[in-house]
Amino acid sequence: MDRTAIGELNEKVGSEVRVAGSVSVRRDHGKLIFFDLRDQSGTVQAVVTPKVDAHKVASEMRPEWAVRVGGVVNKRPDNMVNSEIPLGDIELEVKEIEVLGRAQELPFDTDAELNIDTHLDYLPLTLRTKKSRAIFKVQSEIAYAFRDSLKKCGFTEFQAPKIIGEDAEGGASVFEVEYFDNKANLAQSPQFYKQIMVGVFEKVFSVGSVFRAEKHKTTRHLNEYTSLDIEMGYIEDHTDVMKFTSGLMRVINEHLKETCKEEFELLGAEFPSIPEEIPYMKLREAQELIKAEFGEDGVGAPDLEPQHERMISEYAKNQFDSDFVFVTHFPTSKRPMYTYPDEEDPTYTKGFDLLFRGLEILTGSQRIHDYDQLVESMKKKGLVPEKFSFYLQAFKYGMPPHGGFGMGLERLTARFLGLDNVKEATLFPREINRIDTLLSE
Ligand code: AMO
Repeated sequence: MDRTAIGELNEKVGSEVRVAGSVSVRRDHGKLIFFDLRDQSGTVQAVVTPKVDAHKVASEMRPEWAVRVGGVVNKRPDNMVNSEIPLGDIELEVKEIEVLGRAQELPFDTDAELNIDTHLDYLPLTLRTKKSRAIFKVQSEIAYAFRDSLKKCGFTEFQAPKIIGEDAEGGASVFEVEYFDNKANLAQSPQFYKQIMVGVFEKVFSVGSVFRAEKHKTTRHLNEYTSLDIEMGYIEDHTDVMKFTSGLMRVINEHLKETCKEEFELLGAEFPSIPEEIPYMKLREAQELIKAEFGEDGVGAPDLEPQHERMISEYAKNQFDSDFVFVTHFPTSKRPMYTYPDEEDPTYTKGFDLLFRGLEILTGSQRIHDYDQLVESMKKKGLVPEKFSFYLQAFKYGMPPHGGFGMGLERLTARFLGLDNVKEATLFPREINRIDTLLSE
């Protein structure tokens, strides 16, 4: 008999079926054994009476055993119906159990609230919990909607290399690796390659791991994260990219409303409010506003502190009913060499950060596309243009005006779901003292 998906068992009342899945919990009531069986489509309650041979196997069964079960789908008696859960009105009367994979005794009850360290210590197990499955289902749907929407808008996906020579982002957060007799770096972003690819396909995107040697331990930093990157040619300026970003965020949100309603409910998360055009303000305006509204004086600082990001988000929520807000025009001195300076005041850039519920989730800009201007910008940053000759070819041989953004998938997921720590929205987080297991005590 073919395997039936557990989620479809309500269409099989009165029929004999064969299902397969993992045991979530077992409850013994006198001689009756109940267990919850889950597969990727749903969870059903199964009951084993002492009349069947399977009773002996069921009495040994523990959570997380993988089993194949044959039985009959019955309506539950009225007083046993649980209307709170899907399939709460049926039950599987077990005839046969075949054990496919045994599990050892679990170190804790999988429904227990675990602290983040225990959660990380036992990821192969804790990722199976309802909460984790909900988080990573949402993450998978975000990545799907990102790809799907960009493809529909005429973008071409490409894979950027992760082992690179010179890095685009500069700064100290780069991992050096041995590369045969030479040194190489792990990419902090696909920046160079996505710009080069604009010359090839005009509009491109990539989804891939990037690496940051951030030494500090915070709730927003990872040492490896998934970067959602786009780059588009023939723009007028950075505002074209911002408008496109607003539309993309709305599409992702709509897709999550269609596919992840249950997961949002389970996690107590609310879908964000995203106006057709996300509000924006210049960094200096944002700083003045923080001073006037919240009494914090950060005017003139080159960036926003984390608490300032929260304040601006609070302001945007109250003022514009928007969970998102752009901050533009960061100082040229603090932005990477490829960022386009504003013609009206070249000490500021045509670049932006996107804040979502108090956290920066995305950075983007118009890029310098003129060869001489880019070489000049590198020199001003103290970089040696000859070291970037490979990347510079793109500009030497003609590039259109272009721009794009990079967005952290884990930060985006965390903000959609209201999770405080980005690590909760990271399948296998790399931290300063952990690569799956702790590196030192
Ligand atoms: P930036 O360095 O600002 O820009 O990174 C873009 C976005 O990536 C996420 N992010 C991180 N997430 C988790 N842990 C980290 N350590 C971390 N660092 C960054 C954030 C951030 O907004 N090349 C440019 C993008 C571009 O202009 O296209 C870049 O990488 O969500």
